[in-house]
Amino acid sequence: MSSATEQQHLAGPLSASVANLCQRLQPQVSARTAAGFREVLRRLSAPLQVAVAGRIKSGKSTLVNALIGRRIAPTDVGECTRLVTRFQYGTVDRVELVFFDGTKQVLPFEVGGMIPADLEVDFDKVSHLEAYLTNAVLRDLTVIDTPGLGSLDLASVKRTELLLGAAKHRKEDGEEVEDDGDDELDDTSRNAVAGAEAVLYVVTQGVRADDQQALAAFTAATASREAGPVNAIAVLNKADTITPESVTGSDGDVWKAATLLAEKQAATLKPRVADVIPVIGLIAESAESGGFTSADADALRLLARLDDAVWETMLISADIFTSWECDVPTGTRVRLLEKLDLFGIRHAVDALRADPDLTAGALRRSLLDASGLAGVRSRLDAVFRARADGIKAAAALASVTALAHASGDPGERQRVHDAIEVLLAKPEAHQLRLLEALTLVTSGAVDMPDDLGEEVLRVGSNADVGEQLGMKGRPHNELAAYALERAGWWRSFASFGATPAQSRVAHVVHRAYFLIWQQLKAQTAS
Ligand SMILES: Nc1nc2c(ncn2[C@@H]2O[C@H](COP(=O)(O)OP(=O)(O)OP(=O)(O)O)[C@@H](O)[C@H]2O)c(=O)[nH]1
Ligand SMILES: [Mg+2]
Repeated sequence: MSSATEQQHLAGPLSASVANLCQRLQPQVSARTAAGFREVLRRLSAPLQVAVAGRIKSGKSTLVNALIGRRIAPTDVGECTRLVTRFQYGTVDRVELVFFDGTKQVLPFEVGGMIPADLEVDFDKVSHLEAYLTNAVLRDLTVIDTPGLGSLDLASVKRTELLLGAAKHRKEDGEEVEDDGDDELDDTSRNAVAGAEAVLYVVTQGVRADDQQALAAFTAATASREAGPVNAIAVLNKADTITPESVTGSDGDVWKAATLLAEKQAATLKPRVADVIPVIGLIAESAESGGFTSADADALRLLARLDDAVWETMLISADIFTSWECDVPTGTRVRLLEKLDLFGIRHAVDALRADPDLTAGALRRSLLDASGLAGVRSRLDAVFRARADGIKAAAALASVTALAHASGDPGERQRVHDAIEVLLAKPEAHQLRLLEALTLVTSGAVDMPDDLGEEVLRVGSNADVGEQLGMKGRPHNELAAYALERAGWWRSFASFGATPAQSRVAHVVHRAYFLIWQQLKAQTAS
C-alpha cells in the first residue's frame, strides 16, 4: 500500500491532494471508513471511469467497439448485452465473469476475438464482466458498457444500478451477506465509492422526453454524484438513419440534418451534458475495428459499376438492396448492410465512382471520416481527458464526504469535514470548488437566474481564459479589466441579494474571476 507507486498514476495535482488527505486521515478514522478510503485511493490512481449509457439498442456497445477499435462487445442479441462490462487496460487480453459472491471465471474469446454473447453459467449469479485489453485508448480511460436504461428488462437495469451505484454483496440465494468484519465495507460505504466518474450518454433521433429522466436515473446510479457538463457528454447516434426531409434547413443532407438535430437535443439536455455530437457508430465500428475488409471493398467496387437507375432503386430499402437481381451474391450484400447500412454503402459507392482507383485502405478511411468518430474522440479529449484530474478529485471528495457521513460517528465526521475545508481553502484546490459550484447550479440544486447560471457555466466549464470570460481573442488588458469588474460584481452579489445557497456559489465565482485577473496581470507584467 505504498503511496510512491500509486502517485505515479494519479491524474494530476488535485487528485494528489485528495489522495494525500485520504492517507493522512486513515489513522484517525474507524476501520470501516479507512477501508472506504483505501478504495477511494485505489480508484484515484486508476484511469478515469467512463460509462456509456443510454436507452436500449441505442448503439452503446457498437460505439464502445468503435472507440476501442476492436469488435469485442457483443451487439444486438445475447445475454451479454444485458451485463455491465468494464473494459480496462491490461497487459494480456483476458475476460473474466465476476459473480456476486466475488468469485471469478475466465471466459474464452470467441473466434474473431469477441466476448461470447451467451454464457453457460447461471446468469442470475453474475455481477458483471471485466475485460482487460492491451489497448492504448484504455491507458487513461476505463470504458464501461452498460445495459440499456429505460429497458423493460428490470433485471438488467438492476444490474446496471448494482454495479454503478448500489452494489451489494449478495449470497447465492440472493440474500444480502452480513458484514463479517470491521474492514468490510457496508452497503452505504460501498455506494459511496462506487459509480462511474463520467458519462457518455447515447441518444438517437427519437427525442424522448424520458431521456432526460434516464439521464437523471443515471445520475442516481453514479452513486448520487450529479452528472453535469463537467463529466457528461452526449452523442446523437445512428445519424445515418435520420430522414433529412424531416428536418427543416437540412437541404436534404443527412449530416446537416444530424447536426441540426444534435443542436436541438443539446438545448433540451443542457446543461446536463456538455455537448451533443452526431455520430454513426456502426460505420465507425466497421472502419475502426477491422470489420471492413478488402473483400467488402471489392464487392462495393462491383456495385459501383451498376447502372444508375438500378443502383438508385436498390438503395430505396434494405429489402430491395438484398433481393434485387445482381452480380454481387445476396450473402455479401447482407454482410455489407450489417457493417455499413444503406448510408455507408451509398457513401462508399459514391467515393468509388468519384475515384475508381481508391484502395480498400483509402475507402476505409473515407468511411471513418464519414462516421464522425473523430468529433467524438476530440470531445472526449477536451471534456474528459483534459479534466480527468478535476473530475476524479471531485468524485473522490464526494466519496470521502459520503463515507464520513455513513460512519455515524459525529467526531469522525467533523474531522473529515475539517480536513476537506482545509484542502478546499488552498488556492490550488480552487478548481475543485468551481467544479462543485458548477455542478450545484447545472443540476438545479442551487437556483440561479438564467443569465447568471450561464455565466457560472462559462467560467466553470472552460479551460481557456478567453472562453471563460466569453471574450476569446481580445487583448490581455481588456480581459483583465473585465475579470476584475466581474469579480467585484459577484462579491457584492454574494453579500447583497443572494440567497445563502447562491451566496456560496457567488463567493466561488468571485474567487474564480479574481484568480483569472491575477493570472492575467502576472502575464502582462512578465
Ligand atoms: N444504422 C445504424 N445502426 C446502428 C448504429 N449503431 C448501432 N446500430 C445497430 O443498432 C443495433 C443495436 O446496437 P447495439 O450496439 O447492440 O446497441 P446497445 O445500445 O448496446 O443495445 P443494448 O445493450 O441491448 O441496450 C445493432 O443492430 C447495431 O448494428 C448506427 O450508427 N447506424
Ligand atoms: Mg449493448
